[in-house]
Amino acid sequence: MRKFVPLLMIPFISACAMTTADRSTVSEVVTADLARADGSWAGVATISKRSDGTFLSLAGEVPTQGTFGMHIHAVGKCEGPEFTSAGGHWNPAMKQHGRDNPMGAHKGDLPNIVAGADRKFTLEQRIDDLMIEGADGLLDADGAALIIHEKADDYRTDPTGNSGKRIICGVFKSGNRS
Ligand SMILES: [Cu+2]
Repeated sequence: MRKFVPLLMIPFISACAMTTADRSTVSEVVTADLARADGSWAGVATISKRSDGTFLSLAGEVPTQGTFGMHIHAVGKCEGPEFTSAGGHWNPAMKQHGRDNPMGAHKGDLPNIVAGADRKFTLEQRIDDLMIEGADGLLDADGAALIIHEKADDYRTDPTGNSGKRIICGVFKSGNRS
């Protein structure tokens, strides 16, 4: 009986072991619980520094079917209903917005998320050269937040990508989600 380890337990056991014993696989994890302005659940974002790169993984639910802009914003504060407390896009290198902008992009620029009729979304995105600690890191003195907007990001218009209002917000915190 004991030789059967439930499959779901394996990544969990590995992640725990690696943070203390073997830093070559998962060295650091940051998570954000995402919520809408009314406080209702909207998903989870996780950033993992691994030996094969840094990855953002996301899963959640948006209010309607569609395409939605998403960024890391500069301040780890989510005060509804407008979420302006999260500041502008995270931009330690002082660039302009958008991967299609010759003067871009912001460090916090991310791909749009797409949700079908069930309103659910998932995303796995490699985001290399992202520092977590330090003055130019994600978790600097004022932290950082993940924001999802009401419209698609056009990947070009400075400074917002013309993605409209902020509808979902989550503060990044060090460590695995409890
Ligand atoms: Cu944004």
